Amino acid sequence: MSTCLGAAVRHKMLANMLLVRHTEERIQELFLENVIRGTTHLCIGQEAVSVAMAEVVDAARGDTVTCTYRGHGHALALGMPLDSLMAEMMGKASGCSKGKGGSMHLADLEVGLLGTFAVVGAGLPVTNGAALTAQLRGTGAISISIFGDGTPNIGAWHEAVNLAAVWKLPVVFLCENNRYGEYTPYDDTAPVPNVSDRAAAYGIPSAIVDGQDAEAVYPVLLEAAEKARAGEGPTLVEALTYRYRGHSRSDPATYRPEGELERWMERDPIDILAQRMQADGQLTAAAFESLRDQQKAEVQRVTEWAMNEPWPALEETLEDIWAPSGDSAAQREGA
Ligand SMILES: Cc1ncc(C[n+]2csc(CCOP(=O)(O)OP(=O)(O)O)c2C)c(N)n1
Ligand SMILES: [Mg+2]
Repeated sequence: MSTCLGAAVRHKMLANMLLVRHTEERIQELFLENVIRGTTHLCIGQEAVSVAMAEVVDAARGDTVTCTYRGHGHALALGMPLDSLMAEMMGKASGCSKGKGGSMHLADLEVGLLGTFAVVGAGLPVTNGAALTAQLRGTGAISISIFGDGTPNIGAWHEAVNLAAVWKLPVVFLCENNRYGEYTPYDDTAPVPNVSDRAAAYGIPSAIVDGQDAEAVYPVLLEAAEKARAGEGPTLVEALTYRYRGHSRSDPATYRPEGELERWMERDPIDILAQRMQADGQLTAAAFESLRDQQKAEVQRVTEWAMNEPWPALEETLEDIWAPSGDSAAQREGA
C-alpha cells in the first residue's frame, strides 16, 4: 500500500530505520563484548512500526508514548538522541536515566517518551493516566501504548483497555504482533486468531496492518490518533511484524520453524521503503548506500564516545529513588 507521504517524510523514516537497525546490531556486539551488561531485547525487523508511530506523535503538543523493554527503536524514532541512549545502555552517567536504568528503562520527556517498561503490561495504565490528564486539561494530546502480542494475556491490559473505552480516553493501543511471546508462538497462548479480535469485548474499533511497511502503518495510526484527539476514544491497532533475533540477547530462537525467518526477511521494512523510493525516483542506489554508511558511522562515533564517558558516582545510587517520607515511615513504625 502506498500513500501520499512526501519525499522528506519518507527520507526521514528510511534514515531512522537505518539508524535503529545499525544501533541494534552494534548493541548486540557490545553485549557480546561485555561492554553492555544485563539484558537487551532487539527490535531488528520491526523498525517500520517505530518510525510510523513517531510520525503521528506531536511531543510539543503533549503527546506521550509508553512501550516495552523492546523499546530502543521507539526511543530513537521519537527523537531520543543516540548518545543519550547509547550511554544509558552502557550504564554511563550521561545516559537518559543517568546510567541507572539500562536497556529496559529509557525515558525522555522532551520527545514524549514516558518510559519503556520491563514488566509486561505495565505501560498501559501509565498511558491511561497521561491520556486522562490530557482529557481533563483539554490539551488535545494523545497517548500511545505499544506492547507485544503476548501482553493481552495479562490482566493489566484488560483493565486498561476497558477503562480507556469507558472513559473515551485519547489513547492508541498499538500492538506489535511479532508472533512470539518470549519462546512461545502466539497461537499457543491466545484463544482468538488476532490480537485485534479482543477489541470487540471493549466496544472499541480495531485494525490490522502490515507492520513491515511504514507507509501502511502510518495512515492507520494517524486515523486512530485523530479519532482520539476528537474525543472518540481509543483504537486498537495490530501491526503484523517479526523480530529477526531471539527474544533477548542470548536466545538463538531455535524454536522457530525452518524458513520462517527467511520468509520475513524477504519483506524487510528498510528494503520495502527504499525500493519504493527508488521506483518513485526519490532515491538512487548510491544515495541509499551512502545513507547506510552515514548511519553506521554515526553509531560507531557515538559508541566510542559513550565508552569513554564516566560511570555514575557511587552516591548517586541513592538518588532518584522513591522512599517513604520521614513522617510516613515514623507513622508506620508507630502503627
Ligand atoms: C508481568 C510479567 N510477566 C512475565 C514477564 C516475562 N516476560 C518478559 S517478555 C515476555 C513476553 C512478552 O511477549 P510480547 O508481549 O509478545 O512482547 P515481545 O517480547 O514479543 O515484544 C514475558 C512473558 C514479565 N516481564 N512481566
Ligand atoms: Mg511478541
